[in-house]
Amino acid sequence: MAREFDVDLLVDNGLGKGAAIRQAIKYVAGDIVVFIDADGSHDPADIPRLIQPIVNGECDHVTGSRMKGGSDELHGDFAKFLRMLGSDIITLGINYRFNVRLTDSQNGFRAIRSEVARQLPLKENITTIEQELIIKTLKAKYRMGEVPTHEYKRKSGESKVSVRRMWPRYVYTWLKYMFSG
Ligand SMILES: Nc1nc2c(ncn2[C@@H]2O[C@H](COP(=O)(O)OP(=O)(O)OP(=O)(O)O)[C@@H](O)[C@H]2O)c(=O)[nH]1
Ligand SMILES: [Mg+2]
Repeated sequence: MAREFDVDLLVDNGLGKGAAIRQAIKYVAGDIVVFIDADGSHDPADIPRLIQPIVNGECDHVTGSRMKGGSDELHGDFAKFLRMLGSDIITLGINYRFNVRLTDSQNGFRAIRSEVARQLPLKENITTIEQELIIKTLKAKYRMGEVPTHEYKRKSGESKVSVRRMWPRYVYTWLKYMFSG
């Protein structure tokens, strides 16, 4: 489908979302890079609102917040409750460590000033890249912002996030990147 449009198409190296994002950042040509889930969870119509604080010169990195914009996938069963709890604890840690007041540290919908994205020393191969992007932006003293965006039920595919398998990596990278390198 992508090939039907006049776009550059990169194929990732198969290591995961973090690896794909790190690979993509190297090719970004414009002033602002936007990341959006490919499964229909996010509405491209929200992109102008997402980039506005960067265009205004108020922020260097803006994430969509499901806490402010609502989500069709975040609540309702025990597994979702556990993910929500873990995600909230991680966000809280980031807020007190860097004296910010973010509400969503795990959303894949974000816009970053390309120059800033290229400078971040990113290491994660999997979805822990989301919190790594935020922590390392704040650590480098760049300005984070949030705008409300709604998360829709995914239209195809399945979640690649397995809390049971991945939680140690989430905790490890949260603490490591907040307090050391
Ligand atoms: N290029 C690339 N993109 C990926 C990969 N894994 C995930 N993604 C992207 O990330 C999006 C979200 O992946 P999900 O597995 O739904 O992860 P999530 O949205 O953080 O988690 P859920 O809350 O469970 O939906 C996908 O729609 C893809 O666009 C990957 O290995 N390579
Ligand atoms: Mg998703």
